[in-house]
Amino acid sequence: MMRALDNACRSMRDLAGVWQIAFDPEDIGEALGWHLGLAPERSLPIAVPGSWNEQLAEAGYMNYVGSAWLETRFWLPPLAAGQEAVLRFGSVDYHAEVWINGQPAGASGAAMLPFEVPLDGLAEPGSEVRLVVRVSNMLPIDGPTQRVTREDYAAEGRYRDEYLPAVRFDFFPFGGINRPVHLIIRPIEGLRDYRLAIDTEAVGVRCSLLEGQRLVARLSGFGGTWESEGEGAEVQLRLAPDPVRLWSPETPHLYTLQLDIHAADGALIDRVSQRVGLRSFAVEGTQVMLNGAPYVLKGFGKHEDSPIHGRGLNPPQMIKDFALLKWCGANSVRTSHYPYAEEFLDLADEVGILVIDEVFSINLDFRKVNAATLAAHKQAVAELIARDINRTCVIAWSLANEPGYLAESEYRTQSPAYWRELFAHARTLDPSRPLTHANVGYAGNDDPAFAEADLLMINRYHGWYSEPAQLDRAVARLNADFDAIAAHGKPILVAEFGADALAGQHASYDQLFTEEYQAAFIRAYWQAIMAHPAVVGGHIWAFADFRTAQHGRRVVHNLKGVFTRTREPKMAAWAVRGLWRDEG
Ligand code: GCB
Repeated sequence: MMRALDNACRSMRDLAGVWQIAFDPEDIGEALGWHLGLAPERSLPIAVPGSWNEQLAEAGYMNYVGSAWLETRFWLPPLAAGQEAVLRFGSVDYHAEVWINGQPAGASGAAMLPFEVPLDGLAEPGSEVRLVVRVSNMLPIDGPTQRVTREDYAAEGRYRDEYLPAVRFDFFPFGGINRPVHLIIRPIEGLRDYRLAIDTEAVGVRCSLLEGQRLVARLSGFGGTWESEGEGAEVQLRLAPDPVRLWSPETPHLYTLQLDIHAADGALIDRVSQRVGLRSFAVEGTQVMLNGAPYVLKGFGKHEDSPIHGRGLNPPQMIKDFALLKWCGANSVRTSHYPYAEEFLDLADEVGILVIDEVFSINLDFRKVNAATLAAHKQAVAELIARDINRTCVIAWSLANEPGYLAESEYRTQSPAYWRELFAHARTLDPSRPLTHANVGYAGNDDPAFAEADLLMINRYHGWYSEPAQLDRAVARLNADFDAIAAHGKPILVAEFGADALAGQHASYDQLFTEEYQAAFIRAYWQAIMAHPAVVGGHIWAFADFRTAQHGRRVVHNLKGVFTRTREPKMAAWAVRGLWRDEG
């Protein structure tokens, strides 16, 4: 799905601001006619984008899971001939239905991904429009991340596993309109999609045109402009700058690509542009190669999470995070555990951070997996790839995090066919990028998904959840894992390793939750990672402390960040900077 753009042929207006929200725990809003407009006495102000939880904690909505209705009004300007207006939602968590002037206008697709609703026939150009969105942060039972309820914990006798709110993952289920909503005005006969193929020599462009249309593609940067044009239902062009300036985290050279669509009489119909870098990324034997040379992945798993905003887009913090990634010497991140905002990927392209782009699928429980789960998982993969396929920074697709964490025996018997189908689906959609998933120790070193993956990601916590505060034993187990997994003959990335540290907690001996132990843990793992020939790098869990659902194992936040939630460095951050910038 294409971005919102502002240029000679398109315009976009950000509908960010203070909207109204009414909570609907009984799901009676539609019967009461809330889609026609919220009653002022039932609604509260809320900032969009932003999650409701921390914004409205005092009103009692910190842990709210269910439906809520959000409303705003905007002015739809008169449209010129040949233009159309649509609303584009960056993401509404996790599900949205939209009403325009009281009429149903559309719904979201896969969670944490963008969707559009057309305004044609629902709103009069040159008038004020009432926009109402019903949001639910309740997951579907058959989604790639399955719903869990309080009752499930009880039914399974897992009382000690109960989280508030009930979740199947270790982060907070922030609800709301968490990414920008844009009013887009664009040409009806404009470009709806295009595909880039990037390598170290050229940028390939592929798209379909209407009869009589002509595509002029222009790549510019570093003092040069390269142009190519074509027409026909399926156009394929190649732009090869000479000399080439390659893109990498060390040298994030970007060109600007502009695609102009002209009518038969030469008039400009549409214009689309994006930043693009020339690079290659591939798996070769047990190595990963960036621009043809072996590369060590150094980085973090993260979350979209900040005080008050929740998962709501927070651009100043995003800028800061990229500065801190570079300060540490990181070159890569995984978008654990869901697709991140497109604004995040823009910055990753600009500053040079490689991204392993993860679909929202966490802890799949194979006792409850069925055909609908697989269909929804495939859909989520398709929507993720459609959104991000043209991205320079995206080097691999991660199709799941820690499946088989529960129900290990069902995982063993039922997941092989599931993975075969899911990975084949992703490979058809994008044959150019390696596929991966994040393995949990419970799923074993012969995780069935390893047979399908190109890059083997493993999450390991020896020295934390097991062998607590015993790094020698922990490292011995880690090395045993490496040796066993290396038998698959594919590169291994330690996609998670880390220890909680409460900033300010210290000890002169190995003690969980201290800053010293977190730093020692990271150093010990990094040494083992660098020493093993099949291990291509590590992503520390996590970049910063983040809010998670309430549980006795968590002190408000998951404290495995090397930065606090407000981005102050712990000792571990300095240790990492030493490892990644000064020592190697
Ligand atoms: C994991 C999960 C991650 C958790 C982390 C932890 O394996 O993938 O979501 O936050 O462990 O800290 O326990």
